[in-house]
Amino acid sequence: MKKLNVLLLLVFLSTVVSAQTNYTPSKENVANREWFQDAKFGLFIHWGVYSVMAGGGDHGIAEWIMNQKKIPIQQYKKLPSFFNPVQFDPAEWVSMVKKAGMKYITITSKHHDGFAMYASKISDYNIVDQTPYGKDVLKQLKEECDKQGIKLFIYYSQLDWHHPDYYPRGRTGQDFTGRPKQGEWSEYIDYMNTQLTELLTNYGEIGGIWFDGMWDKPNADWQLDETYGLIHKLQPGAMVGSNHHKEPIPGEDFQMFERDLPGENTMGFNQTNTISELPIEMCETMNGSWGFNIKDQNYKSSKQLIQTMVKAAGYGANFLLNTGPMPNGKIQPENIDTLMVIGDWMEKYGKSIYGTRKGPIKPLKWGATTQKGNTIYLHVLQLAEENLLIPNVETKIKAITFFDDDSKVNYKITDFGTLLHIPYDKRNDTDTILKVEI
Ligand code: FHN
Repeated sequence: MKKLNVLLLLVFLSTVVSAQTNYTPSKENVANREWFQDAKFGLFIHWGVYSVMAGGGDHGIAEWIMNQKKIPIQQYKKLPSFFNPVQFDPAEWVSMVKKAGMKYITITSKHHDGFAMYASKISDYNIVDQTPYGKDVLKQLKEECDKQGIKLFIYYSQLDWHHPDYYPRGRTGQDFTGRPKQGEWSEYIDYMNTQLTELLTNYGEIGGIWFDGMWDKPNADWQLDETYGLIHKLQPGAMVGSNHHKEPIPGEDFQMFERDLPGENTMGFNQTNTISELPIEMCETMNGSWGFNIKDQNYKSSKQLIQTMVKAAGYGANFLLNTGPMPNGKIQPENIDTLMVIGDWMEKYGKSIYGTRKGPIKPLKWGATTQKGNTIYLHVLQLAEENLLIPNVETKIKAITFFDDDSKVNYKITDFGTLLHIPYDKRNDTDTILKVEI
């Protein structure tokens, strides 16, 4: 879409979008929320020109390298000229996603560095205009997702270390960037809304927008009514979520938790104990980095990731597992290996995850419960003995069987809870699943 057309559309929409305080999701949005909660498992992709620097030799730095190493824009803007992912094969990526048992992808369209990984017309600071590769990766990925039946969600960073009008500056991206000490905040909001309009009008149906970065300027006037209203107007089905680490704001359709189970805060991001009634999602890294970091070998095992996914499902949350593709366009082989193991597990045990909602017993040290219809799936993740006492469920239990072989589980209902006998030889090292029919 041409810049003028986008601006005209924005002017028109600003007159019709309404405040989000009384936001009622559209029929399509409600349906998408259901789909989302059924889907349970997605791939997060952090890909940008920063991948060229591969983390710069430091642990945990990747997409943050510009800020952490204080690289001025004048220097950072050389990076796009080295970004040439000629081996990027969207069909390969999406097939991998399907084999992993994932149902959707959330990809960075613009991260904090401000560089658009799609053909933006409002700024030439984008992959098509600035890299030797010269192609729109988002478009290619979306076309392949449509072919293979995978939904695409778009990550968009509200925080911007490149745009001059992101002013006053926030906690990050300050003087080292070399931007003048002035700017028009409202110009930046318009710029952001224009980019969002591009993303929501040039790529067909989008699953949702995944915002990040408001935490950089928590007290700024983000004019969310306008932005959220715009999104809901352009694509009523698209879900809006924001990683502001707080309770959802009116106009948002899902709540997210970063590298922590819902309501927990081991990472220092989450600022609320409230778990919303909205759909929820937890995102997690495979090592300690979001973008590609060549040095970070601190990989989580597939067992650990499956167990986290199961616990997330026990809270009713989706699991969005991240990979940081390499600058050549390939996914890190270690990540593919892990995803294939998870995919095999999902093929066998997915019934206890997909389409479920949180179970009647909240996740505890020993594991978690999920539920679909009259079946409660009891996921025993950790158990030192043969007996497990769980809280009684309110409904009458008809039978309890092992998921693996349908054999009966011996149990006894007591005043203190339901006592289950889980012999050692019936254990599964990752997750011993019991089916409780009610
Ligand atoms: O700063 C970002 C980070 O790079 C990454 O994108 C994660 C993903 O949840 N979110 C931010 C930190 O909250």
